[in-house]
Amino acid sequence: MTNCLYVSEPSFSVLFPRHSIEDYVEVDDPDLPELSAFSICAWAKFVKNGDGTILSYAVPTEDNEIAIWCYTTKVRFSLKDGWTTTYNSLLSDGFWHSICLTWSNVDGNLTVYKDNVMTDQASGVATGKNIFGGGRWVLGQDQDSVGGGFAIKDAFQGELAEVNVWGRVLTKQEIAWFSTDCQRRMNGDVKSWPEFRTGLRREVRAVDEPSCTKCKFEVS
Ligand SMILES: [Ca+2]
Repeated sequence: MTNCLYVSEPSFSVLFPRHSIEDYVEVDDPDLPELSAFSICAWAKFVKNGDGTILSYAVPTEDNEIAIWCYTTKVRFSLKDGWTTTYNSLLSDGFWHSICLTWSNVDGNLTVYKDNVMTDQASGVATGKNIFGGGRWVLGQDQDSVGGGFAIKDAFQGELAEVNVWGRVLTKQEIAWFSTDCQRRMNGDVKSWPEFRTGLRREVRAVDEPSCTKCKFEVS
């Protein structure tokens, strides 16, 4: 199987060139309402055997409101700091991978997809609770306070692209579109990838990708 990041119109990836707590992407979201469901999808290319945080969403009362970390042989998720899991699903092999996380408070179903394959599922995760609004999104670092408290062990090195957040659970078909379909560009309604471009810090830089109708990043 070929894993690709398909780009159907001009887009960009974001390069984290070194392992440093000074490099990250941050976007404040003061108007974000509470969320009773969400989906987060991203493309990530870790340096080989690298660790780090893909995404961290923090509010004043909870720094791990949403967090996605990757370590060499496991991935961890936090939702309202009340639930984390690990599983053996290698992301840090130096190649591009898509990862999607969906959650709803109705039954607390949380589902994880890697490269369009469901790799983990749990129920009863923060059932009946909402994700607090008005927080801050950070890519590449784990917030231990809003916009700060970064630790080198959680710093990301590599490239990220197409990080999007939706206020609902994506269907399996939409996950497949995000992960494999060249012709469908999917922007999140809560946070879309172009919005993150405004928040590049220090050595993080955007790498423009031209319009294309083929696989941009062939990995295997
Ligand atoms: Ca944290």
